[in-house]
Amino acid sequence: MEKTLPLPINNCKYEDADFVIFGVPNDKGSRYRKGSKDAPNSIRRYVNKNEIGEVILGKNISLFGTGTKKFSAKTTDVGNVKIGEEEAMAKKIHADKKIPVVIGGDHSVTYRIIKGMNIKGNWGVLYFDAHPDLISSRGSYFGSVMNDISKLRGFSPKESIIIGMRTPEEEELDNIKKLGIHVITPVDIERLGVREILKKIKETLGKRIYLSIDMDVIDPVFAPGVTEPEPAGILPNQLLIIAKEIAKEGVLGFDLMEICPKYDIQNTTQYLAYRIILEIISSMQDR
Ligand SMILES: [Mn+2]
Repeated sequence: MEKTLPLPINNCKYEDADFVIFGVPNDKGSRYRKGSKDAPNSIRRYVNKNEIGEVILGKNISLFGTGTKKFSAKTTDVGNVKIGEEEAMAKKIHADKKIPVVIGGDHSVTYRIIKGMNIKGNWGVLYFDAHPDLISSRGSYFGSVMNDISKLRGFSPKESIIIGMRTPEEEELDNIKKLGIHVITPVDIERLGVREILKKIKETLGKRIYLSIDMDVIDPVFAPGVTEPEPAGILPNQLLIIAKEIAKEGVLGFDLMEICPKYDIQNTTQYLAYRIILEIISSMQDR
């Protein structure tokens, strides 16, 4: 395996960093299409090989307005952890008062990240996903993530939102009701518009938020390289505007899951993934 360079936003050592990026090359929680384990290194290889990361960094990093603010967030990319070490890594980063930025891997990784962080007090999740991941008849895989998370200490379903959902199973709809968790569909976003949706999100979320993005939330036209593509998804800019706005107010950590390079077309999904990471961190850089 060739040695992979860190992401171009890697600009300091762990000790000095506010943001710590690491990959979790684990797709054991997937059922049908495997391959999300290749995402962390594939994204690094792609953006470095094409100098895309550098090009973005040298120019405007903000989608808002036409300014040319430089990326200045103290960020380190520490590479990948071994399978099973993601929980300890998340624990260390959170204890060191830094923000973990995790590249999966399948979505079950998210549960172990949040568990490892062991967040004090009440906290909620902003969960971008085509699927609610609320299967309760089976656990510890990519279909049960939200249900697994709901059992963690301090989790507040009423301060949590699943956004972009469009293919729930009956069991999952029951669990949404049972937990009292909020749902925003892609149709809601189109009908109400991003501005109204953001107002609702801010009213719902509390102070401590973990942000999780399953790449399948995006329409497969824009993100074909995912484990389980679902038609009629949200647009990249809808995700970016919402995620950046929420990140501006602070998140405890965030992740990008279920990117599956072998199904990608012209690396479109991986390029978008890098852009999302860069944009979200840049929204938090002045905090
Ligand atoms: Mn998911």
